[in-house]
Amino acid sequence: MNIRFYISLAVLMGISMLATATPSDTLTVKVLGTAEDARFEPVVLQVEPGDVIRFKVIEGLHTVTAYHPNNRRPQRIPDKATSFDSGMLTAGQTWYLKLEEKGVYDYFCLPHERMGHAGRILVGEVNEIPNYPAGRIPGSIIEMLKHETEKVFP
Ligand SMILES: [Cu+2]
Repeated sequence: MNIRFYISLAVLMGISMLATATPSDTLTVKVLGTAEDARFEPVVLQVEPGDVIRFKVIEGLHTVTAYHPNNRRPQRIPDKATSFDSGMLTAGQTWYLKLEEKGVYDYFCLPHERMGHAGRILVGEVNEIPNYPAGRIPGSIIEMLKHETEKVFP
């Protein structure tokens, strides 16, 4: 092993330490807006299996609802994953979601789905976005999720 190896190892360790330094910040999704401006921030979030995600409602009335037949939508979460639905959340409320299965989870907000209020969580290392069914989900949402994912993982 040469000195170059040790330097790159040190750099890698430094990066991973930075990445774990602020777990509470990286696992929060803010829920914002009241109508056309309704949105999740960030739209696309990457976490590790078993991480807990905190949805913090800043304004408006929203839900955090999995694209899953249990919620009368096509399934856009991993096969082994459990469907979720926060129910109605109001400003100031916080809702927690723990995801154990690796893969891609698409979710939406019931009151604002038609206005494009949706998000995506990547759990673990995701090399490819699955070709999930779209059904009657607004095309604008499918496009928005694709676009936002490409922004984060070009
Ligand atoms: Cu909403």
